[in-house]
Amino acid sequence: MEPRLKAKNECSKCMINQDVFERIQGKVLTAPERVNKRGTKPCLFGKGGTCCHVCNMGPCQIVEGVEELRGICGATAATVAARNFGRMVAAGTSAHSDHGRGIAEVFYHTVHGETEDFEIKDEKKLRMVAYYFGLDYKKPVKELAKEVAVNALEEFGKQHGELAFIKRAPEKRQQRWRELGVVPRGVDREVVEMLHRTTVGVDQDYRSLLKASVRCALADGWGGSMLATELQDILFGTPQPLRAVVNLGVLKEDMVNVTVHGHEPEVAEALAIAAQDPEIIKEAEKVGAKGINLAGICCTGNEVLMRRGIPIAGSFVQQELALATGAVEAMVVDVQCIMQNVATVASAYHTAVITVSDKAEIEGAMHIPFDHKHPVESAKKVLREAISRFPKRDKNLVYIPPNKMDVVAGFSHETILYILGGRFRASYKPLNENIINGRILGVAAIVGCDNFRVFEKTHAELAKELIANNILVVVTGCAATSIAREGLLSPEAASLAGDSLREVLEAVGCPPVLHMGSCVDNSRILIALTEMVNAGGLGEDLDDLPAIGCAPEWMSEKAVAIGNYFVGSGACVVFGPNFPTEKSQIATDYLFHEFYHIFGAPWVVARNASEFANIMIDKIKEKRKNLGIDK
Ligand code: XCC
Repeated sequence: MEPRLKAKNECSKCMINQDVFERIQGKVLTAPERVNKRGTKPCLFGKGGTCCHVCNMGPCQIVEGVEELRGICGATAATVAARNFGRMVAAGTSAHSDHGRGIAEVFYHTVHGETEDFEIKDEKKLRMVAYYFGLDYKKPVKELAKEVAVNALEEFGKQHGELAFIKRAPEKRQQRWRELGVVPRGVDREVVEMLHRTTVGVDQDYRSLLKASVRCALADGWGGSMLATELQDILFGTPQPLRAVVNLGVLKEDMVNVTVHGHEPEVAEALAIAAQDPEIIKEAEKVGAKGINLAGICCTGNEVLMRRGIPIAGSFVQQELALATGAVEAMVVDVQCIMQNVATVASAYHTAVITVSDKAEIEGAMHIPFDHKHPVESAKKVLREAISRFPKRDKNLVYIPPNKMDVVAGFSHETILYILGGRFRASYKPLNENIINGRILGVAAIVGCDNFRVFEKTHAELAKELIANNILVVVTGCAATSIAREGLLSPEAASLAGDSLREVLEAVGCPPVLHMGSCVDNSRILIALTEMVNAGGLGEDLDDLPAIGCAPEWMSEKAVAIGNYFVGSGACVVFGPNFPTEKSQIATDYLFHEFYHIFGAPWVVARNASEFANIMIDKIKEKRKNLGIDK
């Protein structure tokens, strides 16, 4: 049967840089074409969560309510869907948290004087983290930093007690978690337990499995991810608003272009330092380039955009296209969301794909191991490889599209505190007052991936609809890049906001959509929401707030972990365009309805931008009504 989708002109992802996409067609197979070739529907056997493959009597295709189509062991569709859901949460949690552990190790090396390349950039945050670890936070910085490093690493392997950052949540939420028995112990322990529960013949009650998945996810949000964000801020600086540029047009014809792709900022930070080294610049000049142009992709890009204003070349769906410009000398990749196909695309050009993590190598890529004790030295090695490729660039193959967009990024929760909370009051009170008086209807987070199987521009359309309804929008991850490309991350975009939101935004000069960072930085949103509760007037717990989250184009298992920790924390999450358990009505109902009673927030699914917008606006209005501020 002819596939329905014509990638060339129907897929919104190909349209982002259609001119570049057309140049690579016929040369190397790319993701939109694979979607085309495979047909528009993903594997029907596995979709919806009821394919069980945890033992070798299967895989079993399970059909809800059909006795003969239970697993060989008797597993029901609800059990299998819950088990698969739990495994996705565990995988997502492990990814964010291993990232967190990696940065804790860099932090440890730095404060123990084993690397001279990095330093403590945010002493205030160091002391705040020390406080939550129960340390004497007034100690001299050097001594305190060493204790924080040890404590941070111990959070991963802790066997008993509670993760330290759990204490940052509103008091009422903490109590609820304790009563439910879902307070995470050590991060690793929760991931291991989730994997154990979901092996054949262990936890076989969907309710118990799904409740346990929240404990695991909380270890991500309030543990691994939050540790990653805070330690990165201490080491590389807490983001502040800055101007930058996004889209493939940020690549430069006369420079050595190096894209940094993946998630962990350590390598990109080291590359940024090395790229300014006069010796390296001279070497670039020797081969006829004007210098090194760094550009980000995916969340490594978001990390260095937030802190350094380094431009973003593209989101997840643009990674192959960045190479297809023929202008990239090296794509440096660390971990997560790197498509194996980048090595194939690069082989059609002079480009090197360079893996640097000891956890992630790619067939056909070059591996330059990163020495964490000498990051800048390693970065120079990588840059020298890139420089050596510049003379091999084939000018006939180079095409850098003109598309680029100005953005303002760098909205850490601390920054929002100052901007929307007032420089002198340093509280979210003024933000709350604007919500109470109705100028701002509520707050919505649009997070997560972009996805080749979503053929609409869901992110931007949704963001426009929300701000037009006076909802302040915060964004992270590839959703942020996708919305940035459409110009919504600039103060001028305030003109698209509803009248009352626009007034507030114009008074403080900020965009209607606030970029809060990478995917581990969703932890910033948890803290911002907690600060809103603490500022008063909007209830006593996160589930009281007129706030909601969504991931309209989720792709990675990490998005499931993120969604689950938000729901477990009391914030409703809308997922789309499909839901991972949807072939089991029973498991899905539990997540969509029973979770509301247990955690105060449900999961919801929506298929397109207008469905997302309607659900989100209605939920926010419902919360306002509950708070008695719906007048
Ligand atoms: Fe990956 Fe973070 Fe998703 Fe983008 S948003 S596709 S996970 S890079 Ni995290």
